[in-house]
Amino acid sequence: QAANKTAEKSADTTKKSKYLSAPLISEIYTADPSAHVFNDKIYIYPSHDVEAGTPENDNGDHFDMRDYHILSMDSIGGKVTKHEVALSVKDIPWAGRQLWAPDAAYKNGTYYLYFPVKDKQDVFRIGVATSKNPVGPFKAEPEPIKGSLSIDPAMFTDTDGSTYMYFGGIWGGQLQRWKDGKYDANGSKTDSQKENEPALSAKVAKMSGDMLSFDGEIKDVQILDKQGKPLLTKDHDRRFFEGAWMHKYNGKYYFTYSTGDTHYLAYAIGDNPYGPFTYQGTFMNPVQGWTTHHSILEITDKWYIFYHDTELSGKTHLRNVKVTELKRNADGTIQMIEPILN
Ligand code: FUB
Repeated sequence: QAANKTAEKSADTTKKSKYLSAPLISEIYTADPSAHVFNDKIYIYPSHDVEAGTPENDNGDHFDMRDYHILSMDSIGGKVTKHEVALSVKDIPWAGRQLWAPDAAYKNGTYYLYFPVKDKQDVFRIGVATSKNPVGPFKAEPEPIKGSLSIDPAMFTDTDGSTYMYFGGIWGGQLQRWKDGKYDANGSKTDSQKENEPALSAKVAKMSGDMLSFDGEIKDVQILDKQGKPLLTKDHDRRFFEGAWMHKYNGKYYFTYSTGDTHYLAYAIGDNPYGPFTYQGTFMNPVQGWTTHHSILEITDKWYIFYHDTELSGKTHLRNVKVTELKRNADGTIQMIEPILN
């Protein structure tokens, strides 16, 4: 069933569509936008998609990115500036290939860029690089974050000043290949393959005071249905796949994520950064292109979602970032976003 849905979605990319919003820039391909406000300015930390000529497969080898460029703007709808190279794979001592979706955080005068990249053994790890400037250049630490694994770091700083990293992704993100702290290179290419058991969870770890390591253990981000039961592996329309994000609204913690092979953005609400989180529903229908990846940010009393699609290229590995308003109902539930208008 999953394979059929994947095929249908790929076919979608050839259709001509009308879109809810326009690409933020067209000079380079950008994806996986993690947006933040630092010093009253909006900064977007995206992947930089390139045509590397690597054949497409379920591992995502065609996402063969080599560097990052940060985008900035003074306001939504304002001029978007693309900054110079912030970090290159060649300047990360332990890196092998595939610089995937990054995020950033700020503390005590330093900006921290968190990035997933495969190490020289082809295992995804998460690294950190620092700069005094939000757009870099960033200097990578000599080793990946101890205990880090998989992809898609998303940084959340709570109102008490504590910062957390949410991370993980199945299939090409390799989360399913980790068991008891060990990586199995011959493990499943997709998920746990235990259809009737709880789905694999995203991970969350509190950052240490210096923002360079995890403070304590890595925990599972549990997503429960409204009866308190975990979502199952076979529940492809609702279970976590990749692209985690966290935001806080009216004292509640909103864990948002991509369902991957079914292409939705979904959300679950909890009472603290560790959860458990109760599944609420989907809030964005599939975009053009296979991947869905987003961030959510409050800017002067309005909420926005940053996301990507393939409007400029029609190719799933050459994406462009976009932004649109995110609206809620009076009870805090998120209104559905329809990214394709026809
Ligand atoms: O950009 C490479 C990967 O595609 C990201 O890490 C995933 O979230 C998906 O968007």
